[in-house]
Amino acid sequence: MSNSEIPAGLKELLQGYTVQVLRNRPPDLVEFAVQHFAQTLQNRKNDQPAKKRGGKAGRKGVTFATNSDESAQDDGEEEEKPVKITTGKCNRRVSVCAEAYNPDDDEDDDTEHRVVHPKTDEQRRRLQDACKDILLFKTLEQEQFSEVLDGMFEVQVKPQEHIIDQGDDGDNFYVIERGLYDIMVAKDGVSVCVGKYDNKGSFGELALMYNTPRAATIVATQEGALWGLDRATFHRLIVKNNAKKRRMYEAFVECVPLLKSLELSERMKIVDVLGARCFKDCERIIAQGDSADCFYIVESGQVRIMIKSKTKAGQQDDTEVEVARCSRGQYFGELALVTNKPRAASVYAVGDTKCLVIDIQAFERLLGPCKEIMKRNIFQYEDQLVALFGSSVDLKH
Ligand code: 1OR
Ligand code: 1OR
Repeated sequence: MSNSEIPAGLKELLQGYTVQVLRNRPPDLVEFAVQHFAQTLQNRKNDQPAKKRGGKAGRKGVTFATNSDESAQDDGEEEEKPVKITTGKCNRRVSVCAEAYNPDDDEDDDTEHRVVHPKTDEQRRRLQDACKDILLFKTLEQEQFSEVLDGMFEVQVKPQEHIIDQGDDGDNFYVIERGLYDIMVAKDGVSVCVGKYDNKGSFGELALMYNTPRAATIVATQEGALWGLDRATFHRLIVKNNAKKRRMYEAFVECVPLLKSLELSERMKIVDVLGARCFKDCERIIAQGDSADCFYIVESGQVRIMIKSKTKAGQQDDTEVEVARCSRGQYFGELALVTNKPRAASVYAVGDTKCLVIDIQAFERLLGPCKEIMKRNIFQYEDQLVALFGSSVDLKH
């Protein structure tokens, strides 16, 4: 049979069904197929990629056995209507949770299924501000980035609201505009707070990238505002871009000494979440004394590490002394993350410099195995400090 005889969409339909079988392990494959394809048909009728966002129930991912009344869950809350731009191609998406993680297989056309949530100028300005430091968006082309902004919708949250529950299917990715959010992970049946988001950052990418259940619960501890991006749009723009990122950075991260001890799959997960940032000559990348939220690896160019010393009387001296340089493959900005202290030095670009950036949560999650290496290296800083300033300042305490 030649390729042209395979009906369009057949592969995706069967793939979607297979993914669901592997996830749900149903006892009766035929019965499950009937339910699955009935659901697929229903989804196509309801086809509305951005889901209900008013209450928590609406935010839950599509769970196969219970989602047949997904569109009927509308509790009548006011909701902006997304504008959907399609190119007239047939609809190839089978169901929200049927997308296996295989970006190279993804033949989606960039304009297919484009979702636009109309925004006022004021909303767009706030959205742009919230997104300006989101690492996952940092390697997107301008055109893809504007599509992401178009596809985002505003979500108001109340204190104690669960934005995401661990174990659920993934529906949306979220960017924080404001508010405090606890990251809770169940350990031995007890929910433990493992981190926080404080008025910035993003979460909810993992379940969408790897088609896994939500890895943590995210709870708002005060009133706040988020921007959501639905799963289909996230897949089409971010996951697809990740395939390109992997190709771009695979060889480089293999040569980064710090990451050598990791498995290839662990290194690739780092690539998936890292962002790239360019700095001009003399631009400050880190300011001594600031609180820390990310970690850097130099991709090209060089950085200068500068320290404000203390005088003999213990006063802070404002003149900065160069203590080290980092170039391609070397890292900096780990100290504050490992010690939970403010930045111990300022860092400036020397010439045009490009760095890969990893946020604090991804650092915690992915660089755990490298922490021992970093801790060992911190002792070198202390030795240097003593040699330079003749005082034994403990960088860790
Ligand atoms: P998600 O789609 O799995 C929960 O939904 C989100 O919480 C997750 O994507 C991440 O965006 C975010 N481990 C797992 N997920 C985390 C973590 C985390 N932190 C934030 N998220 N750890 C905490 C690191 C500070 C590791 C805990 C053992
Ligand atoms: P950070 O998160 O504190 C500044 O932000 C970064 O500069 C720091 O992590 C290190 O990654 C990097 N002392 C302190 N920080 C240093 C040093 C350093 N070198 C690099 N950084 N010393 C130089 C040791 C060769 C000791 C200074 C006296």
